[in-house]
Amino acid sequence: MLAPTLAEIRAVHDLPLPELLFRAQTVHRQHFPVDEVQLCTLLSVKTGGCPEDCSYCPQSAHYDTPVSAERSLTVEEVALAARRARENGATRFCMGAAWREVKDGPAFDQVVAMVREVRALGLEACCTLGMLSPEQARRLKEAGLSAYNHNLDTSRKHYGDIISTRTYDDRLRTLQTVRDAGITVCSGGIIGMGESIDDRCELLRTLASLDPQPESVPVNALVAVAGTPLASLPPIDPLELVRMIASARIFIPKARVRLSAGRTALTREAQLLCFLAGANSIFFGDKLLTTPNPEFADDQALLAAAGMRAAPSEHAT
Ligand code: SAM
Ligand code: DTB
Ligand code: SF4
Repeated sequence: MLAPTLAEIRAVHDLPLPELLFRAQTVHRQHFPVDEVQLCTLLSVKTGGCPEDCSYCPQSAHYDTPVSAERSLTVEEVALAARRARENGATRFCMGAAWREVKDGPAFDQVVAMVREVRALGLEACCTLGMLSPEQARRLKEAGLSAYNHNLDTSRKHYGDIISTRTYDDRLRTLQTVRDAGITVCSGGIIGMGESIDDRCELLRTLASLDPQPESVPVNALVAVAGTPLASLPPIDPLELVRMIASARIFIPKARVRLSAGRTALTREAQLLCFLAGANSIFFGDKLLTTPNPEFADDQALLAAAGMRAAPSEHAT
């Protein structure tokens, strides 16, 4: 597919909602069973004290937030959490660290061991650890890592208003490093950070023009946390999330589009509209990294009420 232009994406994004949803569903059905949702459980294996200044993030050491720096979890603690996630029905387990970049040494060795444990349980393993070198990516791949999450977050233009300690090109370079190591790419963004609709469409344009496109695209709604520079931004209208998800589905057709942070602020009906717009993955478990997420039982009830079910694991080996 030829990379779409900003104008093409904007035109689709702004369609009357019934038309946008119809188009998104048509694409969704071509690539996925529409009654399946991938269930991913998140765990913060190293929380807080991060040197980066991402304005949305409660884990940045630059801001005084309810989150403080904690010790890293042990491999045993992570294995226990992964087993619990599997028992609850998750098929993917994502481990996050509040690092700017991966540094060689015992902390990274531990993460590699965590990946092996998660894979040994038969779960897909995903990590989000900041920037990494080709050699570090190779070690993660060798340990069985299924996917690496590294979000572009917003448009190149808006990026500098949100983060000053790294560049958009740093982000793109890391995505290429992940791709070159043969690890699948998970990359998306956040809406509700004061960006324009064009910024959102521009983010989608950049993601859609990656070749190959990301296998997984998380769409987060900002969780405004006290103490961060974005703390007082108003919540987004859920229909904006629906438009963003539908546009992601249309322009990145084969990706798992993940309805990510922000679900606690959504009604069941708003979440269902997101599924109708092409979202087919959620974070599953009562905590994201540091902020709340719906309870397991509520999500299980939501899927049951909608007649939807957990998607089977996708890891090939
Ligand atoms: N430190 C690594 C990095 O930035 O790549 C990994 C962890 S970081 C917390 C992962 C992603 O979580 C960020 O890229 C951002 O998209 C998302 N995120 C962080 N704080 C958020 C918030 N308050 N609301 C919504 N999404 C958030
Ligand atoms: C993603 O796009 N969203 C997740 C995951 N990838 C790592 C993180 C959301 C974090 C929300 C704020 C928090 O809980 O700290
Ligand atoms: Fe650090 Fe990641 Fe939070 Fe940015 S988003 S401050 S890099 S943990």
